[in-house]
Amino acid sequence: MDKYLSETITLIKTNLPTHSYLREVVFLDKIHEIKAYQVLDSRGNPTIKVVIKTKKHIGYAFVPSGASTGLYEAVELRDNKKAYNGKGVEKTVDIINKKINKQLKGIKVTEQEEVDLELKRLDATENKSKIGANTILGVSLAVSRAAAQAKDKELYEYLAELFKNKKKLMLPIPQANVLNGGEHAGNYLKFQEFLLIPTGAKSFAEAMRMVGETYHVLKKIIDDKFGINATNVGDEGGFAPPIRTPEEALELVSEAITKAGYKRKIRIGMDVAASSLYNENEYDIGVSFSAKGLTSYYDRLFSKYDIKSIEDPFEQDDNEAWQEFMNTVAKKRRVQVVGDDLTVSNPHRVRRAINNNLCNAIILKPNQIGTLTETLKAAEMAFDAGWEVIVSHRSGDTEDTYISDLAVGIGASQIKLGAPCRGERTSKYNRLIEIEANLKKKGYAGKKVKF
Ligand code: 2PG
Ligand code: MG
Repeated sequence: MDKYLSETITLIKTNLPTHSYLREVVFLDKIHEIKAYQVLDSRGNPTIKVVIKTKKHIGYAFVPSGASTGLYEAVELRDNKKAYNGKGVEKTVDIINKKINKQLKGIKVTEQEEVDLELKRLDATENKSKIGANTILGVSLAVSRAAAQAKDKELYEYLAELFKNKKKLMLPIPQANVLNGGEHAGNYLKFQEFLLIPTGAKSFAEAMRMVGETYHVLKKIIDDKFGINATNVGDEGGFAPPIRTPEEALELVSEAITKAGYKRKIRIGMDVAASSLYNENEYDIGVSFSAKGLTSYYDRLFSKYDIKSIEDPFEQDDNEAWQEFMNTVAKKRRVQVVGDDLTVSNPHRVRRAINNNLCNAIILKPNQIGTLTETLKAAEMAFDAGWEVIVSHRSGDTEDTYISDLAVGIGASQIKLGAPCRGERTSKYNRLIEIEANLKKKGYAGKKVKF
């Protein structure tokens, strides 16, 4: 018998490679080394970059960080020492370079669930507070990038396979945050985000153009009204003019859409981020509202402006308010009601929201839950309930474009990316442009969404 054939048979039988060439082949898609680095995010705070190598492939991932974080999010591990005002992540780096590197060595990069289970086992807390959701997520995402390489696939193709997404791949509608308030900007505007949603585009490239043009018209309007100082941007690249009320913000955005020539082709979204406005049954939006009062206020805004999507309109545990809103105003006005702090990309929280009819769409942020497997599970549940999924960046983000591939891979109808300004935001727009250009059969989700 041929020497190599006989060695192959021995290898298959015993699973012990005997020949160095075969040993190489067998180990090619197994984790060989995991290394983490302390780097910076877009707010100048430390975060991690993780690099995972097999003998042949390299996967990497950066971890983003939120400012208006939900109560039920998995938590980050920070050093709480002098460096970087306590925000250092050297502990995280150390855990990855020592413990996780040792523990995961030899596992195949294509075994995403096994990797994620192992990471969860190492942490063994409900909210991933022991070794940190940031620690876990960096490894979890980097593994999937290495796996895509091992399978010789684009990341979005590999994620589609992992998610068992058999549909034609399509590009999501961007939600572009062009006016920043709340915890993302140094102004007095209480609502956190005012978003452009270009449903009327025919392609992602056209959507990006519509957003880009409207953004510049908005800049000019703000400059004319408030002067050049007011055109400085907030954390997500949107403007943060000295306005106080949602009406003022909605007037500015509506005027920009009209002047840019995109009336009804760009709809408006708002992220109220109401958990940060809530205190003892009251919502402070400049004036104080009860949940009922806030519901009627939203109704008035919906009647006056072309708002089609509202995120976190109420606090994360104010079930009654969410339910009442869904059954009355949201139904009447046919708006998309989005859970973010409410659902925190956590399958248990998403299940709870579905069972109680609290919303009809979710924000999907991998770092809210910490592993890719759980992120995909949350998305699957939302899709099964007939909900929309909006993949999202964080206010503190990096040049990593992972979420662009994630949105395409799972077939999300929307992606929230900030303004078309600042590198950590444009990198994600630009990756989507590239994906669209390279897809043989292109599709854009504009026609698919219900509003
Ligand atoms: C949100 C996000 C992203 P943060 O509330 O949706 O825009 O903000 O990352 O600060 O939680
Ligand atoms: Mg939000």
